[in-house]
Amino acid sequence: MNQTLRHVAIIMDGNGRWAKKQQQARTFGHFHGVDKVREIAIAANEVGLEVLTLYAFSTENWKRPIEEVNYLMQLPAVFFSKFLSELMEKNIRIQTIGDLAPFPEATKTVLVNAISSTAANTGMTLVFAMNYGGRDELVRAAKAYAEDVRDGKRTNSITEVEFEHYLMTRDYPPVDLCIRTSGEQRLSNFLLWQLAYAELVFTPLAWPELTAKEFVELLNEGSRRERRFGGLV
Ligand code: V0D
Repeated sequence: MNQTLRHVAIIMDGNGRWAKKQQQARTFGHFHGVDKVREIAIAANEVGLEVLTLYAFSTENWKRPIEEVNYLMQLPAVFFSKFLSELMEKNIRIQTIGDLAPFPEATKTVLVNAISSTAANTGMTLVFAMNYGGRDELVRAAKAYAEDVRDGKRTNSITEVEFEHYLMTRDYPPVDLCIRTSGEQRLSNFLLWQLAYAELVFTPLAWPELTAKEFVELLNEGSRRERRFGGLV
């Protein structure tokens, strides 16, 4: 069905705005967003994606009000207490990209446990970008490369393919498609290197409003564009 798509990335935007529209607190939107992560991940697994990468928390999100940040820190635990058994049944593997160091110990423990519980699963890999920023990733890659040169592990020449070994996505296939919900048409520091050749598809729906059916339609739009591009070049 979606034979061309291996790796899809999503910017899950619009939770706060969706909540405000119904006179609710922003955290109400985040709470509903968690259930949507499950629905979309299950659909992605069913259509045979190898990797789904979700932008859960950016390096900029620390600037939000402290109450909102504290609320967000609990969502991985909420997610896994509700859905870990289902992820196991569906053979889905959990991973993260980004620097987990600044997260509260309790949040880190939840993440580490979920990653290790699902490590042997061989179905789709569900990657949460956590305290992730594209520029941060590139600066870390440049530093790691500089250290390898200093330590005599590499010469002072590097190709694009070699540089990709220093990125947090080194273990995943190239990103084919990036979807952003809620109408904004920007990358917002997500996967800057990886999205260089990716298809970009936008929907006006807020993240909590997206359905599995509409998600599959967005995948079809992305793979149709990718095929057409592939045929012309
Ligand atoms: C809020 C919409 C699941 C985006 C989805 C800490 C904003 C709901 C997770 C999650 C968030 C993260 C890691 C993990 C398992 C689940 C999550 C955050 C925000 C930021 F291993 N939803 N979710 N994490 N939202």
